Amino acid sequence: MTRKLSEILRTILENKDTLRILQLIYSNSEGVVFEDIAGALDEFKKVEVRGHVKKLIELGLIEEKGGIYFLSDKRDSRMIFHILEKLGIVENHEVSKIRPKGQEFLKKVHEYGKVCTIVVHHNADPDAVGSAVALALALKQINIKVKVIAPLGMSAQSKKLLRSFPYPLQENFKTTEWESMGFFIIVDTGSSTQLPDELVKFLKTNKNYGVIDHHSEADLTQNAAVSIVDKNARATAVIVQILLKALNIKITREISVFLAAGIIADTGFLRSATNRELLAICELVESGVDVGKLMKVLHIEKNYSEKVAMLKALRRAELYSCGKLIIAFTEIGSYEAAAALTLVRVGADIAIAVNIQKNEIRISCRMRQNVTNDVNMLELFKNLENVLGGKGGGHPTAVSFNGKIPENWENAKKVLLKKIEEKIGEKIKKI
Ligand SMILES: [Mn+2]
Repeated sequence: MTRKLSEILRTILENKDTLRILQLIYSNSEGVVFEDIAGALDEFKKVEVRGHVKKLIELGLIEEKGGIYFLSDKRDSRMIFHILEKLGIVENHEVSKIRPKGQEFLKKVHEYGKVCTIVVHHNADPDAVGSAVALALALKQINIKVKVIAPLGMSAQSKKLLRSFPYPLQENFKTTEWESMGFFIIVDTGSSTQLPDELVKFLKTNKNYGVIDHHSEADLTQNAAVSIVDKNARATAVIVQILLKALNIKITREISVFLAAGIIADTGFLRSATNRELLAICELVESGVDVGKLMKVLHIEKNYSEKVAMLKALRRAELYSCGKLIIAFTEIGSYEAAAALTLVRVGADIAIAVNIQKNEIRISCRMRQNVTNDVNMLELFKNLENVLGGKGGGHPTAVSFNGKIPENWENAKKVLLKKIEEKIGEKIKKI
């Protein structure tokens, strides 16, 4: 779309029939047929309606496929609908789509005497805590008795968030209390591995819980009384934000802060945010969030020993080239994963950090995304199973390996280099 945003908006707003057609298509996420459009504007001739539809297609706002008209997913249209939503002309279709589910959640909470407990996962990150607290503050507005529990603790980042923006989270509680805790809402996970076994058993037996999450469906999601899962959302907080809008709950400044914290943290300080998250953040800024301040709150300084470990990892790096690839090895007494990641960040394509102990060897490997197609490190590490007496796990780009024969490391290194050489088809050279 090469047209300017202002130009498109002017064209849409100029003609109320164009606008009506757009509203109609926007509110029907599955799309509409031409007869529906013509029917909604029956005082006009079909020819004129066709003209309006054609104009909307030209503007890149709608598309037609097999006789069905639906919203175009071209990039700029999200911004346009964001503005139309602000002007009160259309309702965000994500909002209308989520509303029935939101009402189901509320119905459940009412069934349990308007009492509700929000649960965050193991070592809860700011997305879990932020989503939970935002939801709790929102439910309080509509007179629901709510508490937030973190039965398996919180991350350092979350604790720092709560020091700046206090909200009481209960970490310890008796299993006998559960019966009186109403309907449970689990946020930011759908997996029972993230919660205490006894709680999982209680929830699965009573089916007295719902899930709001942005990960793939897991056992808890599948057993839930009601669930909202949106894998396209980069943070659960994005889903909660839409949910609150759908339920007409005011997003106060305090709620905004917690939602923004979730989005900022889960997108790696917005580095992996899409337009959807950025527009969500914009709205939260309008509600009073100071993004700069929040980023400072969420920033965790590395501790002294980790800083020293990273610098030592760099000082001890042993470098090889294979064609254009740079391979870095380093030895370190702890923080292997962070060390491998640091080497990749400063320029290595493949980084391998080893921690050699008396009877044990721990290896962490990270690599740049661009090498993924050529080398599968998880596969290459299989060749070390016999050499080092151990096993590896992870992904093709992030492997951790634990072995029991540390004295064979030099051999293992040769095996790895030889295998990389074979895969790339270029000679390995020491740099
Ligand atoms: Mn998350």
